[in-house]
Amino acid sequence: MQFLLALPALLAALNAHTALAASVIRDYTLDIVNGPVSPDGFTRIGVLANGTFPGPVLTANKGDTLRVLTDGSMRLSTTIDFDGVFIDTDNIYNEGSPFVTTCPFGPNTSYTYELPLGSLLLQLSAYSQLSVQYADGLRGPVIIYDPEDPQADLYDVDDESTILTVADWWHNTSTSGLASYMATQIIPVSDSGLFNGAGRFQGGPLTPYAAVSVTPRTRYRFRLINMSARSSFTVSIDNHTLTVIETDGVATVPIEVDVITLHAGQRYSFVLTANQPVANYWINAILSGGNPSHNANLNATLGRGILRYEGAPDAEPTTPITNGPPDPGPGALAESNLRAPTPDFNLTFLTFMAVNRTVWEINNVSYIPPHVPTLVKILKDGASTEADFNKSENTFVFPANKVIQVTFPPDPTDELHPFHLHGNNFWVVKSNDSDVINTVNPIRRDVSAMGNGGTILRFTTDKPGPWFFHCHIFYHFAAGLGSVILGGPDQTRQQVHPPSAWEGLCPAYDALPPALQ
Ligand SMILES: *[C@@H]1O[C@H](CO)[C@@H](O)[C@H](O)[C@H]1NC(C)=O
Ligand SMILES: *[C@@H]1O[C@H](CO)[C@@H](O)[C@H](O)[C@H]1NC(C)=O
Ligand SMILES: *[C@@H]1O[C@H](CO)[C@@H](O)[C@H](O)[C@H]1NC(C)=O
Ligand SMILES: *[C@@H]1O[C@H](CO)[C@@H](O)[C@H](O)[C@H]1NC(C)=O
Ligand SMILES: *[C@@H]1O[C@H](CO)[C@@H](O)[C@H](O)[C@H]1NC(C)=O
Ligand SMILES: *[C@@H]1O[C@H](CO)[C@@H](O)[C@H](O)[C@H]1NC(C)=O
Ligand SMILES: *[C@@H]1O[C@H](CO)[C@@H](O)[C@H](O)[C@H]1NC(C)=O
Ligand SMILES: *[C@@H]1O[C@H](CO)[C@@H](O)[C@H](O)[C@H]1NC(C)=O
Ligand SMILES: *[C@@H]1O[C@H](CO)[C@@H](O)[C@H](O)[C@H]1NC(C)=O
Ligand SMILES: *[C@@H]1O[C@H](CO)[C@@H](O)[C@H](O)[C@H]1NC(C)=O
Ligand SMILES: CC(=O)N[C@H]1CO[C@H](CO)[C@@H](O)[C@@H]1O
Repeated sequence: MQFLLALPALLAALNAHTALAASVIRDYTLDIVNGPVSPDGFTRIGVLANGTFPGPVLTANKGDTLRVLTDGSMRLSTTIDFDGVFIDTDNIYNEGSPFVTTCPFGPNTSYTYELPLGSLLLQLSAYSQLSVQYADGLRGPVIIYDPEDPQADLYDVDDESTILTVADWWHNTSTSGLASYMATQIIPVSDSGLFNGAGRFQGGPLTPYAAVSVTPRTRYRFRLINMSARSSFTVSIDNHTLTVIETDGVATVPIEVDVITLHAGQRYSFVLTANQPVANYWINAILSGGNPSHNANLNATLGRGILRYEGAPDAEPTTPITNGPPDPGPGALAESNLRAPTPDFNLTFLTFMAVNRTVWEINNVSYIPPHVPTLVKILKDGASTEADFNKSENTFVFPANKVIQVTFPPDPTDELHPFHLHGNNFWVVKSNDSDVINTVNPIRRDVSAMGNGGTILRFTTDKPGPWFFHCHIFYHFAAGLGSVILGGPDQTRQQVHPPSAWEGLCPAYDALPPALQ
């Protein structure tokens, strides 16, 4: 039996403000019992957590580990499915989908679910929004890495050394700048532009430029952040191509350019391959913002840094100083050329009843839970292809890190099916109630109504493992309207290492008399 624990309060607690707090383990005990319950005034016996309905509220912060000891004195076997909580592949064995990721545990036995609550999707931002204090230097990058980065195979290095910042800089205080702006309506032009916190102004001292070190034949993911208070920066690296893979925290189809202009608040990640002769190369970070004639200190050409290959002298490049390729120009990044990733695989799900209203099928197959859970087959039997599963398991296998599109075509004879994908959010590219196909900013959720108007969903297999994908109407689901999406079987085996307590669940379940199963 499956017990769905509703955790809306838990999800509500997962917001950006609490996310940076230290990660802790949150321990809870739930006694799962059979007991009377009367949510609508009619008393019946329910399977209850701690005897109440709804069960006790569990709270935690993103990044924490939620550890739940479940103790069963109910009559039948159960599992707990932490519906709506995002579980990473490493802990998929604790996801609790019966016969997909685990066997149920029997009466009078206990099991502890340990669920790290994932990482922030937010990639980076900057601190201090307090008036123009920002311009006085109270600014810095905040970077949160995605350990499951679907683009991880595109680069070798992504660490503190690959964070690049550009910023405009004023010699006067921001309060005098603001007073000047109020009086003249002209934003003060900055005195200099900084690259990684270093720069020069016209007639000033020869401050050393910031150098970024690279090892030959290595691929770097550089995270370029505009920390300026008003200016745009046009950034290029002599003799190198920049492959843009992300903008403002969202993956893009990789695009090769020579020059990137960052405007207000923009961030880009680009991959640079250190494939040139060992030398020093200019990084051009050319500031523009306001009329340069308003500030004689500003010489935008002085905004620069150095890309230094391992083995090159600790010196400035010997090549001429330029502003780099022009933007606009043939090698410039144009926002209109950026593309969201498109599907690698397209599936069509035809749902219909077979014979009568008690057998539902997807593509002619009615899901029947296997005796041996999907995850056990993957981990123990090396199951890797659709042929390794019984047809009635309706298991669809994909490589890791691919975009999957599932189309439910319009079908006037069908009825509503709220389909739910475990462990992942999908994009609703087309909702049942609209003909519009939105691949630009579709909503993300994990249950959407597949109605008779037709629905199109997209998701990525960036979390390897078998994830249940089924109609959430219990009766339809029990009548076979279910499937399993298995992404990256090899990666699943690499990442998932369940404890012996989990391994004991299936033998213990199998040993139960049928009446207790
Ligand atoms: C559930 O009940 C057990 C036993 O009474 C108690 O130890 C535990 O704290 C309760 N759990 C919650 C979440 O309230
Ligand atoms: C579970 O334990 C209780 C109390 O010890 C006992 O009364 C009950 O029969 C047990 N249930 C099963 C299915 O073993
Ligand atoms: C700096 O502020 C002083 C006093 O407000 C002003 O006279 C001067 O022109 C300012 N300098 C620049 C470069 O804006
Ligand atoms: C970069 O390429 C140009 C020719 O396109 C060459 O003249 C220059 O020496 C190269 N720079 C370095 C540092 O090798
Ligand atoms: C700006 O700096 C560059 C590099 O040092 C120099 O070549 C150029 O002459 C400077 N511009 C002015 C107006 O002095
Ligand atoms: C899947 O369909 C989308 C359009 O909906 C298309 O852009 C994409 O190329 C298709 N992918 C494959 C692998 O056929
Ligand atoms: C519906 O069809 C299935 C498959 O043919 C059959 O096993 C079942 O008994 C039927 N149910 C009813 C209520 O007719
Ligand atoms: C389902 O079965 C029907 C009838 O045998 C067949 O025409 C159809 O192609 C099958 N559909 C799929 C997706 O296998
Ligand atoms: C496949 O599923 C069918 C239907 O449930 C069942 O009869 C059969 O025993 C299964 N075969 C295997 C190898 O599990
Ligand atoms: C689904 O879309 C169809 C066609 O637009 C509409 O008739 C139906 O009411 C919709 N159902 C739901 C549940 O939105
Ligand atoms: C992330 C960041 O610091 N973005 C800044 C980039 O520059 C604009 C002004 O040009 C600021 O408004 C952004 O906050």
